[in-house]
Order: sequence, then C-alpha cells, then structure tokens
Amino acid sequence: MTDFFKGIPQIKFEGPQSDNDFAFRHYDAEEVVMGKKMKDHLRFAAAYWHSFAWPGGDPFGGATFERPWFGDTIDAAKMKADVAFEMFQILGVPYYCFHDADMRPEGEDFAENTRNLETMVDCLAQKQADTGIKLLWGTANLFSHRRFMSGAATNPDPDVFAFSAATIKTCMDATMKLGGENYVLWGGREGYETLLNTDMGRERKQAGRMLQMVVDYKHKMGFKGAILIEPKPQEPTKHQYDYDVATVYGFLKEFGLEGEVQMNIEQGHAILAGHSFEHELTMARELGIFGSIDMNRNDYQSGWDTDQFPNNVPEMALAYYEVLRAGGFTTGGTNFDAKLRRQSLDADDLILAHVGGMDACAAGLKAAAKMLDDGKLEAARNDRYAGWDTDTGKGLMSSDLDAITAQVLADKINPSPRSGRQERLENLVNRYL
Ligand code: XLS
Ligand code: NI
Ligand code: NI
Repeated sequence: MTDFFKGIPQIKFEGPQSDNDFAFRHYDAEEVVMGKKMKDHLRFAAAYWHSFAWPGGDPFGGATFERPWFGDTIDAAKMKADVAFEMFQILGVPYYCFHDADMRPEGEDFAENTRNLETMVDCLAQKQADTGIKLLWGTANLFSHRRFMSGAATNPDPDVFAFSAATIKTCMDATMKLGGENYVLWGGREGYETLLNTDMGRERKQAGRMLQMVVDYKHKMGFKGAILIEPKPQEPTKHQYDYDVATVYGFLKEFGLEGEVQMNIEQGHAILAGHSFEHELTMARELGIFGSIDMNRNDYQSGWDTDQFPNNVPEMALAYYEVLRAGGFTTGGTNFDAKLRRQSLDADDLILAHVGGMDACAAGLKAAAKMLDDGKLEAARNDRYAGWDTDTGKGLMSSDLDAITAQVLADKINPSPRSGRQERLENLVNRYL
C-alpha cells in the first residue's frame, strides 16, 4: 500500500439522500436496470494517462502536480501502478485502460522501450490477478515523443512508419497478454498542419496500410477483442484524417476493413467535430460500427479538448439512450479519458472527480432506461415515419423517377406538412431525468 490515498474509504452506494462526498448517489453496481446489473451496462474504466501521468501543464505554465511516482525509472513506474490500482479499487471500477508510454519508462530506443513495457506488463498482470480488475483496452502512444511530430503511420519518413508499426505490435502483444477486451487506435498526429508540405494521397494510403496490418496481426495472434478507432477532427494536428465516425467509415470502406474495426467515440471529440455525442453514437449504430465510449466532455466555449469529467446528466441520458438502442456494450465500456483541472491538486480531487463522473453516468443510464422502457419517444419517432411502412411508402424505395412521376399525377399526391413536435419531445425527455 502507498499512502497517496490515505484516509480515503472505499466508495459505496448510499443513495440520493446521502450527505457523504465519498459515496455514490446513483451508481449501485449490483442494481438491475433493464435486466442487467448497472456495472455490466456501464463497464466503467479508469484511464492511466490523465490521472497518473499528466503533470497539470497548460500553454502558459508547466507542471502543477508533483506526484511521488513522476520519473523515468522502473521503480517510479511500479509505484505509479500501485497508486493506480489503489484508485481502481477505491472506486470499484472493473476496468482500466493504458497507453504504453503512461505505464512504462521511456527507453533510449525501441528495444529498451519493449523491455520496459514487458517488465511493466508482468507487474500489471500480477495486479490484475490480485484484484480482479481487468483491462478494457490498451493502445500505443504514437504522438507524444518528438519522433512522431509529423505523424506515425502518415509520417513522410518511412523509418517512423516502421518504428510505429513495431511499437503497435508490442502494444497489441501487451494488450493480449493482459486479457484486454479491445485494442484502440487514436491517430493523434495522423493529419497535417499545412498542405504546402503534405502529400495527402500518400499519407492516407500509409494509414490504410497500417490499419490493414493491425487487423492482419490481430487475426494472426488470435486476439478475440475488437480493434477500435477513436475519431477526432483536430488537435494536436490542425486537420486529422479520422475526423468523425462517418469519415472513418468511408476510410474503412476504402481499405476493405468495414466489419473488422469499430468506433471508440469520445464526447469531447464529437463536440470538436461540430456534432453532439449522441449524433456520433447514432451514426456508429446505424453503420454497425459502435464499439466503446470515452466519456469525457469538452468545455463548450474553449474549442479544444479539455477532457473534463462528465457531470451533465441530461447529456449522459441521451448518450446512454443511444448506447442502449445499440444493444449496449459488448467488448466496449465507459472509459474516463478525463483529467483533473490543474488546480485540483489533492488525492481527494482525483477520487471525487471519478465518483461524480460515475454517478452522472449512472443517473443518465437510469433515465435512458426509463425513456426506452416507457416507449413514448420511440412511438413518436415511429409515428413520424409511419408512411414509409405502408405499401405505397415501401414501393417508392424500389421504384424509379418515371413511375413515381406517373404515380404523383394519377394519385394527385400533394404533401401536407406535419409538425416535428420538437418541443413536446424535449419536454417528454425532461420528465425522465
Ligand atoms: C486524445 C484521445 C486519447 C485516446 C487514446 O484526445 O482521447 O486519449 O483516447 O489514445
Ligand atoms: Ni480525447
Ligand atoms: Ni480518448
């Protein structure tokens, strides 16, 4: 045991009336909602990077956090793992997620990186066995080190492509060894700053080839989990190729990978792309590529990826409504890819940020389940499209312009508009919260 979280109790469900900061008001892991325990609906995961590796910098100032485990040694990495697993246990999250670079010290070269990774994978495997906490997903950090400044797969230098491919292989090996349920690819610098120095055609082909190799390796190694892409429109690069769910779907089609890759959708990235979270979730469900979520929100004014813990229950409700409509998570889950504000220095802050986030998700999930159970929203939606279920409606989909024109004339078709009833539906949604 470290003493970082000294005095902080295991967080328990006490119900909405509780006055205790260190308690859940809505998240009761064992409560059954729509036939499934809440813990199995939400499949919470805490993330290694923001909580334990991020030092609290911003563009105007450096580190604000001074954690005893900061430092590039194996001993420091092991202390970080101790503290991380203590937090996972205090919160009762069933899963965690990591990048290679968050949990191993940075080596001099690829070989040393790999040795460090393997040492830490053994350490994490032991901790998983001791605690029963599992890995939701692993991923490679191909954006922090300066070698990746012009991209990883999309780099103009083939040596960087090679270094990235080899690093992804070691991270997929690590994920498989730790029983990870997914492997995530987020293309942080797979994009460009200026077209003046960019060959977009080559870069997109390089990215497509890398993804094909990842899928091939998944099958070769017998990894049963899902490969997930996390779309994001910009930041850190000005323009990123994995802009949003729809863009990534086109990319998967182009490289013959639809059916092989699903989406990890982040609330903040959806906002950066000019969408709502539920838009991205719905798009993924409709395209059959819904996988998992990163449940961290953006500030609506800042216009950059602020990675805040979720606390807006109405937003969570609409998000989980779409998750439930997609049939819920299979390999995916709710990952808090969220960081504290840089003034939130204390161990308490780290725990309470997660407690609030988990509670907001639980409240959202319960409201979503009520909405779906009640069925009024779906009934209204179905009613709006009911014309398409008639023989005339169905016939249009297999007709042609000549026949339809004849039909409009013969039947004197003269559409009369109907209300979209938006306000009525918004009022209805508020009744479930
Ligand atoms: C950054 C991304 C990143 C991915 C994993 O904006 O959200 O944290 O989730 O590489
Ligand atoms: Ni993000
Ligand atoms: Ni993310």
